[in-house]
Amino acid sequence: MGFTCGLVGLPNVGKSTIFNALCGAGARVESYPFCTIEANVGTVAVPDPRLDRLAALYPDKKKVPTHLEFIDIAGLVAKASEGEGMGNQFLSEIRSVDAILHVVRCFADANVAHPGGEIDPVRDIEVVETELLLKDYETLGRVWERLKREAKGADRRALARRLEAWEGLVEKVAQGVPIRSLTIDRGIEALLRETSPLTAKSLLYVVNVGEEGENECSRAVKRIAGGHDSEVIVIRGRIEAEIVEVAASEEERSIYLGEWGLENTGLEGLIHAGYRALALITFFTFEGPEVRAWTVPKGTTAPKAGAKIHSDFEERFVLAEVMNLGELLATGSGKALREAGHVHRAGHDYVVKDGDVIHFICA
Ligand SMILES: Nc1nc2c(ncn2[C@@H]2O[C@H](COP(=O)(O)OP(=O)(O)OP(=O)(O)O)[C@@H](O)[C@H]2O)c(=O)[nH]1
Ligand SMILES: [Mg+2]
Repeated sequence: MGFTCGLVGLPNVGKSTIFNALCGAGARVESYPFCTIEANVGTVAVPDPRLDRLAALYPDKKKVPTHLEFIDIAGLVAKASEGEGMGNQFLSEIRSVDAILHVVRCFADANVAHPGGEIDPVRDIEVVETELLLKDYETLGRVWERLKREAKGADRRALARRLEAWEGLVEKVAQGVPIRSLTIDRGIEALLRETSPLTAKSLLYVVNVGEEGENECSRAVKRIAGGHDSEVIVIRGRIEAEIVEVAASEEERSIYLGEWGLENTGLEGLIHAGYRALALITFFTFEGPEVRAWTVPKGTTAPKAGAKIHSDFEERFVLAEVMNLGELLATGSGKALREAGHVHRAGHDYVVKDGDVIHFICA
């Protein structure tokens, strides 16, 4: 099971540029809107200094990072929910992602057309969010009609409660409240999950700024995001894409970044923010020829984590030997840590923690 972040936003905001910078992918970038028609899909290694330190303990083993998937989706315009622009096609692509990265244009460039005339992040964000809400209103409305019909049938009391909760939800969406900010009635949780509404997905803002970096526009996005607890990542899209394209090595990349007064790429921040938005954690293994990082959702138990490595590990799970990464690095080997009695033997109910180093014992 992969985890996917979708780049969503108005046309020409720099989604493909950022996607290329992330994935080194060479997706088509043009100064006219709707350059992207078919979504581009790419996988990105999640940079993690903990994996680097662990790999340094085992220089003969191959270092394998964990990955996150990104999709560069076609630009969305006002009335997209009614089929305008790329219309409904992109909506099904958004439905398939786990988290939405809402890309907002904050770079000024007369050569790059803006569908709204000039840059205005407040309006631009509203256009995109309104379309997602309208689509949800339509989808939830269809289910509502069905629930109303069902509530006329037999088991009325339970159905009436469900109908009422659903009605409340539709009303909120009609008022412009995204579903992610609502507390959902237990009785409709499963139905809502099945319906997979767009505004229930985790969201973070990706602000594409020009060479000058943070500006009044990006600060405006931060104010909007602060109002509903969303994260904001600021990226100098074009510069980062160019650096990724021309730098032949990590060292060269650092040098180019340094020339722009940057320590890290905004991309790295974006990958980690995507990770947080999806409530994911990382655990490590050093079995066989590999030192490896793995991704699981927060709350995953040891047998389920084992299933990431091999599908039959969950069934064959006996126990997990869990090591603390800091202690492992301090003692220098799993063997020494075991001899010191610092390996925790965890059973079926053990919930994996971010940074655990795990050795699975299976039947
Ligand atoms: N000046 C400047 N131009 C940028 C920046 N980022 C992207 N662009 C330009 O903006 C134009 C649109 O970029 P794309 O990445 O194709 O935008 P998009 O959001 O994928 O557009 P659609 O696929 O049409 O929805 C291109 O000409 C890019 O070179 C930036 O940071 N600064
Ligand atoms: Mg594009």
